[in-house]
Amino acid sequence: MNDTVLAALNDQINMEMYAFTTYLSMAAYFEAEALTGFSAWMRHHAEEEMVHAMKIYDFVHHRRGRVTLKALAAPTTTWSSPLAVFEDALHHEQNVTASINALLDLATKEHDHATASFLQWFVDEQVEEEEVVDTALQKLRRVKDFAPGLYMLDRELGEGSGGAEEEAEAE
Ligand code: OFO
Repeated sequence: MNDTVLAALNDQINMEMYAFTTYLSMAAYFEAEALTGFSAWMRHHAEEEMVHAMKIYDFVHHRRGRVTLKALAAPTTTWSSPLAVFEDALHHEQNVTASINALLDLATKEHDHATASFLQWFVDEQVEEEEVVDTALQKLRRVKDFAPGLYMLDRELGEGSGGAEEEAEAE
């Protein structure tokens, strides 16, 4: 594999693993706030991030490249409100999108067609990632500090979270 592309793929693994800890930290914040639906949603999202990291991990090995893991930056652990959490999440996803796009640009520049093709899945995934976070953010903006609205949204997000917590408990 091209060394520059390989280094960038390893950086992307690190970013996806950082996303895992970020969303898990957000889940822990909501757990502490007794907003269990938000927490389940964040936990499910964290698990998706680990899937993203492992997709790249496996791809590098399929190409006979070397995965090198690095230290993860500590995630943020507290926020001023549920709204602030989702603002952070959207900002994070926009950064990931920019990183994926830069990686695709690099693979294209280096004529690494296999990596460019592989990254197309991530390009599409980021459209969905930004959309789901932004949808929740828009709803939170409407709810503001209206407690009944917050609890309704908590229930809605919990039901749509894929039941990650229940799946984990069942194992
Ligand atoms: Fe891996 O997409 Fe979110 O961060």
